[in-house]
Amino acid sequence: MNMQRRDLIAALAAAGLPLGALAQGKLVLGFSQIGAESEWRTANTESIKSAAKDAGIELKFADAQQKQENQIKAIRAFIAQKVDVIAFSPVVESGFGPVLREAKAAKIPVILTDRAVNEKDTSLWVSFMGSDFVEEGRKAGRWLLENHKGQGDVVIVELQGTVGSAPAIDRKKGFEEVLKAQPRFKVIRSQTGDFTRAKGKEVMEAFLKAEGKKIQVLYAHNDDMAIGAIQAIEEAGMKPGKDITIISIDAVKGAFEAMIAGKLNVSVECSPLLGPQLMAAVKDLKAGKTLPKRIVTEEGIFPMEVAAKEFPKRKY
Ligand code: GYE
Repeated sequence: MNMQRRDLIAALAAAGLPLGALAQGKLVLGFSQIGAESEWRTANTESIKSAAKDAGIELKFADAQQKQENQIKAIRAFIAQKVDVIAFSPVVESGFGPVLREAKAAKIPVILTDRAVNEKDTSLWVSFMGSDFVEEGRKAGRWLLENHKGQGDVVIVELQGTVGSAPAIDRKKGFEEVLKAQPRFKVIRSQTGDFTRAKGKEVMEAFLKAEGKKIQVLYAHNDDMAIGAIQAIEEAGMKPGKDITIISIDAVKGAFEAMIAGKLNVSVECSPLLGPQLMAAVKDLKAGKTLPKRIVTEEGIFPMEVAAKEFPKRKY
């Protein structure tokens, strides 16, 4: 063992950090993913897996299949295996306190990726990297206020993401905050479509059954639900993107295709490409650096008019 390496290990030990696989030369990252509910999530998983490979980090990847209990189990298993760093994307905001305290007691640093938790004790994680979901909701709201033509009441329906998840809570909040300024914009129905195409379609069918042609605008918390809803609107004999203005979030390739076809009006960008950033953070952490507590992803907004030009540049 050369001096440098010995010094590094001694420094980690002094800091009370477990050595894990470092002693054998490879950093080990335990990552608990939510599942595969959307195009966004699939791109996020791919980004994490390929970035770990490129960075030479050993990735222990666990798919929770949308269940919080599976995430908690996976995190406990990572603690038992003494991984160097734990990262995860919490399916919902609440209920992770106990397992986060277990990781802290085991002195394994935790990085939150993509979604936040609502724990008061912020020492339970070293960094949270991901988008500003409230701002995404505001961008969706601002686009509507700036682009809606005509006077009088504007009837809106909303497809929410997974109940209790940070993006569902925050995207609703940001949108409402902006719309408050103009009370003629009214959300008359709001229900969860769990971020999936199938649920988005099902709930839109119910909205159409109840409200029919009254609906002027659909705000979907992600593209997949919007794409499911587009099908429901077409099956009901209406024209998505024309009879009903559709606003969604993520800006995945499927949304660009729908925009090019004239069926989706706008998608607010939310980048899933968090892998490289996460691996850099894992390395920084193990080199003894302090990470910024919050790393915000930069993102834009794409109306259908620019979709064809932007499409070839899209990476997810
Ligand atoms: O918008 C949605 C996915 O947490 C930002 O989760 C993510 C959201 C994303 O299922 O498509």
